[in-house]
Amino acid sequence: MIAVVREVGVKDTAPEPQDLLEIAVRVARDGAATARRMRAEGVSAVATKSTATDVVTAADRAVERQVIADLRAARPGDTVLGEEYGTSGDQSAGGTAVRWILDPIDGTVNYLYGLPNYAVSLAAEVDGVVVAGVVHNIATGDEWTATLGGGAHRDGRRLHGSTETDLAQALVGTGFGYDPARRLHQATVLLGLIAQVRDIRRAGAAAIDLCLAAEGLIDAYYEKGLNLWDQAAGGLVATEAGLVLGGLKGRPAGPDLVVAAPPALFGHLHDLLVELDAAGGP
Ligand code: LIP
Repeated sequence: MIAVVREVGVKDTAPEPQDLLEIAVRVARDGAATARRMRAEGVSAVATKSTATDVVTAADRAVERQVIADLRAARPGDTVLGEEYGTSGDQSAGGTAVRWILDPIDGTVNYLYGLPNYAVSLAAEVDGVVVAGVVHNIATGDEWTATLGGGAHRDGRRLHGSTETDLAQALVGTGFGYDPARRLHQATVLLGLIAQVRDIRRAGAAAIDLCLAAEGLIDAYYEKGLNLWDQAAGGLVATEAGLVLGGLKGRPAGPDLVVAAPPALFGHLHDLLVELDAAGGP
């Protein structure tokens, strides 16, 4: 048990990562069940966000509300940062060191179309450090989990990432934003990269892409424009599987760029992405 004394003088104890993971897994599975049920009832976009193709469905919102309520019941006082409603938390019970980072449906366009690659992504952060995370594929039930220092697992099997050392042989995952100008820049980067790797995969859900890299089902992954909720849980799964996770030129993984690769591949991929200005553009 770690004791944390907060500036407001409230003494609270940060729970064990494994305890937070158990809550995350239970809550994510229940959220996935709701998303599946709502999809079976018929799904449609209820609004658009940053661009006309950046859609939100009723299920994105319903799952987020449900997960927030379940987390509040399990751990009153924690904060939740979610894609649809931003930051929420009942501080009246006294703030805690824990913030949950939630993407209720990562891969919303896949969800809209019925492409079975969309997930509930939920991470727990203690004093700014992600210590537990789960990515649950809503359509297939595939589930990746990790705790800080406790490793990454899929259905109980420990993950170790790809053993590929040659970028020219690497299967690389990536993605494109909702803004056409950004997509154009990302396509230009891809043009420079595609002849220097084995091939590209575009699965449409960053949280799952990071987990596929953690499992070695792709050798590496990079994407520009991700939000914290897209990468928090999948990022921990990737690092706990032994991958390097970062941005370019020593920057942390973030909106500029997220790169995840085994140590043997990271340097080569990094240098190529710098050359191609992958973190640049709109
Ligand atoms: C999606 C990411 C994906 C990216 C999409 C979008 P969303 O998140 O998971 O990697 O290519 O543009 O950002 O909008 O489904 O939560």
